[in-house]
Amino acid sequence: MKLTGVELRWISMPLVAPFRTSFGTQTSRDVLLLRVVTDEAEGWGECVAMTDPLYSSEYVEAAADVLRRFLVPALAAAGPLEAHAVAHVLEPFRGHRMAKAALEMGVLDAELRAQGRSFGQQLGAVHDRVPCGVSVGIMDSVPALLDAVGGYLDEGYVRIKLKIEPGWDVEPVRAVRERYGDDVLLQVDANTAYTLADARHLARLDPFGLLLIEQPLDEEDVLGHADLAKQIRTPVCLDESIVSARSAAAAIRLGAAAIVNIKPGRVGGYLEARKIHDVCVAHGVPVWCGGMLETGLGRAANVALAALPGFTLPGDTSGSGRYYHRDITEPFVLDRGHLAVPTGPGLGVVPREDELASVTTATEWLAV
Ligand code: NPG
Repeated sequence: MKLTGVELRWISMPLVAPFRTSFGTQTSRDVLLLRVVTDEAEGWGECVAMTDPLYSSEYVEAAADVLRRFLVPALAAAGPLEAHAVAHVLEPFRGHRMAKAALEMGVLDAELRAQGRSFGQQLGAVHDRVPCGVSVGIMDSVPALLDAVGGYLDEGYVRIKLKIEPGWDVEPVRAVRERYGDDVLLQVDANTAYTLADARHLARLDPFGLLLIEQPLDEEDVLGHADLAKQIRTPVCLDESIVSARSAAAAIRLGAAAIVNIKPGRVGGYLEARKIHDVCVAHGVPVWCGGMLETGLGRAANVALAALPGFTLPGDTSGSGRYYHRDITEPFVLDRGHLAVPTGPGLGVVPREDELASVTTATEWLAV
């Protein structure tokens, strides 16, 4: 394939309800989309960077800038366009994994559409549907949380993840267990809100039989996670700390990660995500697919990834309705707690033109 150009498209999608984590409250999701145009087909990439650099150092405008200034020109200059070579071409540029992931996703989508193959086929999916969990934000009160969790269980979600932070941890977990019982698959996510000095406090979560505690400590504190893992019984899962297959291998060797959350955007793309999956499978470490409030485009690819054999835990692959009244693609709708893996070429979904137009705030064409 030959690259013709890349369209950057900024969209802004209102959330159905505010989503509060230990790093802030979101009421809308501003996403940078990429339309990768080649001589054979077009592909869509979705950049998971947020508006502000609060979850990671990346943010939407930085992603647009690095794509415009460095990544797209380098890819255009690299000769024949092949998805498997994108990461290598972009390697000289440090970091910016979310921007790189979006570009690789767009190229991969174009390539697979040209070949009539799906993301699931390409990545190695072994299931045609995946079980879905849901991430539940920090609430103003325990009753409000219990209502929200009850609603999601009624919708069929097979696993609940509670966002936690100091002051909102043991009590909400206890309340959910007391109300909904010990059979609910339950886990917590701290988004780096604690330090190793909180180990004894976090051990108070031990009696609740949680599947895992996700990223309690700073993203650079891999050794701290290894120490914490010796002091609590809840399995420690890493998210922010895992940025590549190499970092996953190191974290596993150090005893810092009993479980890994794989987010393709955070690690530079779906192909690196598959490598992390392979490393984890080789070490007997279960993985699950994280979410970044993706539109139907990113959701389609995530569901395909989550269908790989090592994804033995339900992911944050919720239905579109968890976050959006209207998605830009055909919405993903839960069927008895599962989502179907798309089977059409590439992502298997495309944006609906009217929906896309109604949420678009700006576009920019990068000719090559
Ligand atoms: O279901 O898409 C989803 C979101 C799941 O909680 C979720 N994501 O820390 O994992 C996280 C959190 C997140 C969202 C992080 C957006 C960064 C941005």
